[in-house]
Amino acid sequence: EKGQEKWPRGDEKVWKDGLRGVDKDVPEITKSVVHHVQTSLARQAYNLDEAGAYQATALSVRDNLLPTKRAYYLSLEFLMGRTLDNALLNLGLKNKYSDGTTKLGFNLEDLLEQERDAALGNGGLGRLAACYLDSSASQELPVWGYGLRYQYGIFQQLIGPDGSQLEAPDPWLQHDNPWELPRADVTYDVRFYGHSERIDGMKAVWSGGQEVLAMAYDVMIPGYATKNTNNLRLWESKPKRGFDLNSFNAGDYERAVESSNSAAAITSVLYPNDHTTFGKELRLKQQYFWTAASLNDILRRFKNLDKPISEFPEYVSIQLNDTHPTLAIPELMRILVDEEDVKWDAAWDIITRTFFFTNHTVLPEALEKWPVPLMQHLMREHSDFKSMHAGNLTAFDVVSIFLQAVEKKFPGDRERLARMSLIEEGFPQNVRMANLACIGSRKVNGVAELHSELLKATIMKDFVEFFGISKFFNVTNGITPRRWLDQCNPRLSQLISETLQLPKATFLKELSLLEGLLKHVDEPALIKKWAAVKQSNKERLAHYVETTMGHKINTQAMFDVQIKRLHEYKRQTLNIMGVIHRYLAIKAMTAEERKKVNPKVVFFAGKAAPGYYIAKLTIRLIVNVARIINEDPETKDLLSMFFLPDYSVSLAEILIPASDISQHISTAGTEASGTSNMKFCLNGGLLLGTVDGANIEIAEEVGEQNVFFFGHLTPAVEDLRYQHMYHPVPIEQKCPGLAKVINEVASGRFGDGGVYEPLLNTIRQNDYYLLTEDFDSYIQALELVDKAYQDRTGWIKKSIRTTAKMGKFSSDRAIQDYAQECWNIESNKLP
Ligand code: B1H
Repeated sequence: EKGQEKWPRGDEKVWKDGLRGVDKDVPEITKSVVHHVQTSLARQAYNLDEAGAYQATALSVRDNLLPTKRAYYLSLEFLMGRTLDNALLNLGLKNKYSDGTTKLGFNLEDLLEQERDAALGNGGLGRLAACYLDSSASQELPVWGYGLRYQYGIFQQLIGPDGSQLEAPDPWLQHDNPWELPRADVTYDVRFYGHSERIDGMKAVWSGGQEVLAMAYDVMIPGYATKNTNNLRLWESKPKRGFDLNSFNAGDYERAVESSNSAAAITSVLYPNDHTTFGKELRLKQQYFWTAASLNDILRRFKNLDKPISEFPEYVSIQLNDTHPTLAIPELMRILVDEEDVKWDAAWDIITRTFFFTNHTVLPEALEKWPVPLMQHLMREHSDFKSMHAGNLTAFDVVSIFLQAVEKKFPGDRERLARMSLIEEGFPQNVRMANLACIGSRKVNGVAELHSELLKATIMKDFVEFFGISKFFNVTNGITPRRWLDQCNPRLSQLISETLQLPKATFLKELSLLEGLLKHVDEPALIKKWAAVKQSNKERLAHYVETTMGHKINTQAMFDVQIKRLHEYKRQTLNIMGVIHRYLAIKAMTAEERKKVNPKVVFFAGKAAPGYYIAKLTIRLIVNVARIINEDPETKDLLSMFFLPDYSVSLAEILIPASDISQHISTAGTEASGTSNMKFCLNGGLLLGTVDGANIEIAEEVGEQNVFFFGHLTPAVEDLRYQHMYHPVPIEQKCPGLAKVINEVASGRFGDGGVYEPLLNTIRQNDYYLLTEDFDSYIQALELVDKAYQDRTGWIKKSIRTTAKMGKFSSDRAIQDYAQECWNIESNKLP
């Protein structure tokens, strides 16, 4: 037609929308072809012939073949929990399988209960790694996990007749594990001990000692509502031969057999010492075995790309989950210099563009240190460790070169040099793993705003001054809403979907959409349904307690929950002292006064490290106080308490949706982030907490009127501790309310008076975690909670508002932060 040009070919809309990239309905493929027509060929639909279309199509297809960068998440812990339910939900197959099993005469929910938790972690750090795998797979990000395949997960917790924690092994692999794929074809040799020698004055060759085989087991990580699956590779240790030939030939038969036995021991058990380091040789062997095998695997994959080694950081990023995998830094140095012929400086440049380090705690007892002699013995005996010229590189070479640079920048500042050195002087000397991880990494991050600030102001202060502030940043932790909303609380997920008129998949992938709930917060119909969901979750928990412990629970009462590892800094002791305080108060009331009391059930769960005496004593106190108050006919309808044994991911999935209020009451500045706080709030539980970790950011999101804060703030803590040290005031004067409670415990009112003395003394004496300073404001906060709960409608509104504002705490956001700030990787969308 004259004056009007006809669209030359195809669907005009597809072409135009493809160019602008706006229309979601235009398939990725046409978008990508149009993109190449325009950018790679610099043409338009008008001047595109078939040869050009061929080029653009080929380029688009080629995009699918190009090697993409991958990030590797190295974590000694992956606290996966159960897999079947999660896999069904992520694949969208739950209803179909439910129908299927019903037809076969089985109830799917019962089958789900048959699965044992994969409990390859201690607590938050390990569960975080599991959430991050889910988010990476769900967002089609190429992130793979590397860990160890422990034969035994975290111990099973039993409660003995006197109320103490007892530990039993967790042989979780006793039955076949359908979620792992043994990869007999993926194995590496890992060498321990032995000698390192320089040959022709250049390269070092490491020989002798113990050779152990690392064999891969792959665990598939299904993404939510995508065909994408990522991989978690767990290493198992095996003897390489029946016995070690070198020792055998040297006539050292005992050592020969011993080493084959000890090979299998390396991956036999997860260390259960959350937040403490013990300096055990087997633990160091685990770390070296795992990092060496993982690096070999990463390197082999890189070599398949046929790229020069200098481009390694363009294809590989490695995230160090705490200092546990820090040996990867000197090990990659060793491989680059000794095996790949890379010059020292170039190798160090590769290192510092590859690694990223996340710190999870500033507590001094958790900062890893390894005795120098142990490291020397394990890695390479008889090697000239202090020599910078030998090819056998270790942390020690890094030390001297790094310290020269520090000396240059801060001449004569010997104290600074001593603080920043990787070696802590003493007998023996120790290697400070956090210092090594910091200098070997491109970036260092903390896990919540406050924690990241504390990091920069305390353990990393000198490093900030040396490297500059931009090396340090924050990634606030997150949780996966798939497991921690949809899977554990399907009714709430359903109600949200109806209220927002959105399919679940929409807000489970874009959690900030929950904000849409705010529009409906005053609707009586929603309030009623929201309360009903909470009620049914409370009944599910009550049913669990009744069937496992034989106690009936009043589900009309407020459910108050504190579930986490037992640790003094987390202050379960403050909670139990508060419960006793409440018990004594109710006992002292008239019948008339008791009618006004808000009935409450307090739940505790959590494991104590087997060697942590005070933490175990706290469990014993909780169990024995519970025995008394749950039997007291005067009070038991108003106050009861339960310690649920053997806390696990699966148990958390029952407890969290049932909570009205949960407690996160660490001494300010001690809990790096906390992640269960996010899970409770996502499920509409309110938060009682200190101004610590991610509690602060939760309050920023939901508004302070919707959380219950108490206690001293972080800046006060140091001064208060100083006061306690040098100007102690007797507890009767400092905090009479708490003194009274302590005296009741000491008097034997809850049995075994004397046994609790060491626990009580931690409070009476220097009170490092400041219970005497925070007790009064804690009790006041509990009163505010009671008052708020009396107004049920007001409470439910707070609950809805809380859930509505949890978008920030999706681990999808956290993983995006890492992908952009550190890894420089993009979604690998599958057509
Ligand atoms: C956290 C640990 C931890 N911080 C040493 N540090 C361990 C340290 O076996 N070890 O040697 C094990 C674990 N775990 C936790 O990490 C923090 O206390 C939480 O506040 C935080 O939410 C979580 C995830 O970042």
